[in-house]
Amino acid sequence: MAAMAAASPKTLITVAPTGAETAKDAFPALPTSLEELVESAVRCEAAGAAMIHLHIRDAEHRPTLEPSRLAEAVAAVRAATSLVVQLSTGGSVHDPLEDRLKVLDADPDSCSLTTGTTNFGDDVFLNPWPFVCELYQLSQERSVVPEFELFDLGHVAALHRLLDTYGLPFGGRVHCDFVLGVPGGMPGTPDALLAGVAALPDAVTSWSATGIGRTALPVAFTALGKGGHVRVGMEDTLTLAKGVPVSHNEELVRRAAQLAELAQRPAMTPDESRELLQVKAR
Ligand code: KMH
Ligand code: ZN
Repeated sequence: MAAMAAASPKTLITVAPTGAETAKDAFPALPTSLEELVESAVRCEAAGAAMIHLHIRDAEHRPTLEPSRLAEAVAAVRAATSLVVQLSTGGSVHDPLEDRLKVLDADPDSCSLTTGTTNFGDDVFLNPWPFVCELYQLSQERSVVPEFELFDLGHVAALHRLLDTYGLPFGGRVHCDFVLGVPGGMPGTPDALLAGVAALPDAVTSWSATGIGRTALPVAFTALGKGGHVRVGMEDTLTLAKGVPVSHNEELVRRAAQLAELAQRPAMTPDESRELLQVKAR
């Protein structure tokens, strides 16, 4: 059991504003340009976010891992906010593994790191074990704090294996994020989240959770009640309620901050989240 992970008096709210799955045409409010991304980051920080999980897009709004664009996005978000900057190494389901390893060249504070392969709707989100090991060791070498993304109970088992084999991440803290409700992964239910939390390695010091689509609220309520943190954003959720589209990521962050306040675990500041995650001092 993850004894340390249950104790946090405050809530780390991560915003995942864009993702790689939604098309700009289908959802024009999705922030895809650098300007939109920075504008979202600023407003989400003001609403209570402390970390941003970034995917970027090209000039045609398509997902890209182009190194100079990644570096530019990291620099622009750092210049405009104090948010902890986490780059996605998951990219889109079409990104080659070699390109996903190069994401760390952009020198983020944190990177997502999914510990296993999962079906992802009609596609496959590929994370073969040798890739997971290489990415993890690279994060240790580059002093980047990984956030272990757990889509399935098997990914929790793989996290045990990873930590047993390669030791603790840079900074010594172990932070995870359950991503529930992807078609192919664990369902977005309180029971599934609680099963995942019960299976975490002892070394885990904090965990958060996000529920895709309409599972966002039950997952957030469960995470807050169980001492976890929350991730919200248009990467995962495009409606506030049935028939009510999200018009800005800020709405989802504000709602999460209100829930955290009600749970008497108010939102952490970016500085508090740096302390929690032990990201590299800058
Ligand atoms: N876009 C998904 C295939 C991550 O950012 O690390 C993978 C994903 C996970 O979003
Ligand atoms: Zn992502």
